Amino acid sequence: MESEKTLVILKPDAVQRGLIGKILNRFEEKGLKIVAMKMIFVEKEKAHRHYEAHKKKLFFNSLISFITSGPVCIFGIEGEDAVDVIRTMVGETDPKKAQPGSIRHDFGMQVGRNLIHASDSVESAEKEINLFFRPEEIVEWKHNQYCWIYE
Ligand code: IDP
Ligand code: MG
Repeated sequence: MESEKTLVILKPDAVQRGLIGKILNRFEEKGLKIVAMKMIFVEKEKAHRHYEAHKKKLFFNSLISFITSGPVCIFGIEGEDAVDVIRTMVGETDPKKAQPGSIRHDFGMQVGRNLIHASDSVESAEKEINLFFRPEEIVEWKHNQYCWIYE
């Protein structure tokens, strides 16, 4: 089994709307394994590094001020093809275009309030996990239900 780790951020809108548990529950029920978690305020400098690819975009400043506007919850999540599996569960960037059943569709209305970030490749997942977690914050543990989720 090819196991991957990915980074998920529940953005300030998800926290303020009391959706942490509901969203996290989807990942747990799917059979994914939470290997790191914390609540933080994202510092401006870290927000810039995290969203570096978008620095030329018109929405960059509002994106930075939004992600730093309140506490976020950050998770390291592991599983088979976890990066793609979670991107699918998250849905398209614009909640209005996201598929029903996806997190952004089910809870969101606008692209600037799309509730959640998830790494888009194994490479960016590794970078993002290192940006937000120290190595000792990643917890290696055995999923008790492993053999009932994977054959
Ligand atoms: P992603 O989060 O689905 O990977 P990206 O294109 O990487 O989407 O954009 C990062 C974040 O920037 C989005 O999640 C969204 O919060 C914000 N964003 C992207 N496009 C727009 C836009 O057109 N207007 C406002 N915010 C945007
Ligand atoms: Mg992205």
